[in-house]
Amino acid sequence: MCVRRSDGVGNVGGMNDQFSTLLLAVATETPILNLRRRILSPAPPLRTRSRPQPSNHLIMDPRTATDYSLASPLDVDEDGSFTINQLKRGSSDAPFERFSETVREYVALFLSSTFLIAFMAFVIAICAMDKVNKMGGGGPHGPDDHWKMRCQNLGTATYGDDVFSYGGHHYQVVGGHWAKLTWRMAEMDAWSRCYKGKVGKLAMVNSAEENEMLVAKLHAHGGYSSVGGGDAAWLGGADLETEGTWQWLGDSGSYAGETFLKGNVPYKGAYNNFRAGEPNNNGEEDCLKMDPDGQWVDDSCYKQYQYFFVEFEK
Ligand SMILES: [Ca+2]
Ligand SMILES: [Ca+2]
Repeated sequence: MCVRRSDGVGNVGGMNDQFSTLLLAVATETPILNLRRRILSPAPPLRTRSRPQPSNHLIMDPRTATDYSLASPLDVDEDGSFTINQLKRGSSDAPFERFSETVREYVALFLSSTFLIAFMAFVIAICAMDKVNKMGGGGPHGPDDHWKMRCQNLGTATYGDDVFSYGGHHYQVVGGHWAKLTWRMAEMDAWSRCYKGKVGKLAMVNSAEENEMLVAKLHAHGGYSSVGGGDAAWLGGADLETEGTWQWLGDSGSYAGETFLKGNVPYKGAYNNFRAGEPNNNGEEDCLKMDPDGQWVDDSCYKQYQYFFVEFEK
């Protein structure tokens, strides 16, 4: 639109001024132009953190009976940035915290008490086991304390059989032609014997000389008989622990003393005097017997023979 002004043509100029005024008034009230004016005008001051916060209002959680306070949902800084507030626990959270702390204290007390009781029970059990062992509760195959204490109390309990010495050890030949002794009976009997406070056990033979000495003593015994091929005697060897592994009785009464034969082969050069073809585990033969001629065989531990040899610890 073009407004033409002319000072020399009547009131054309005055009409133009009135028309301009009218256009300005319309434009001022037009929403679009009014919006532009609002945008271009300075922004009103925003609420900042320095201003007093609006009063909080409470929100109650019916499930936990806990109330929450909701601060102003939006804090705007002076530079225009803003922070979105989140729900915060209200003052009524304190009882909840105290309750949780109490529960934790009880749980910690329970756990510590349980641990202490278990530890004390463990210590008492260990002490009781040690006392039982010292009293000989382990039996003939338990700790040898029982048998040593027994020997110390009995002194010399040879039950009348002669004691002889060889190679620094002491021995007995026990039995007679009339006796019927299993290997187990002989083993228990030997354990019950004492000589000068030392515990006896079925004899261990480590050399041909020692073997010959025992055969000679057997034949010289007053109860010995050569009838039926002669009497036999039990020795302190067995493969009760592991079939085919022959061991002497240990000093503490276990069956797992020194190994002298393994897989029918002398173990590390150890002495043995097994008869040819023995040991053969014929049926179930786990105990060592000396025949009248001094040769060894494996035989059933529950067969009965006339003699056994006792050897005392050094
Ligand atoms: Ca055997
Ligand atoms: Ca045999």
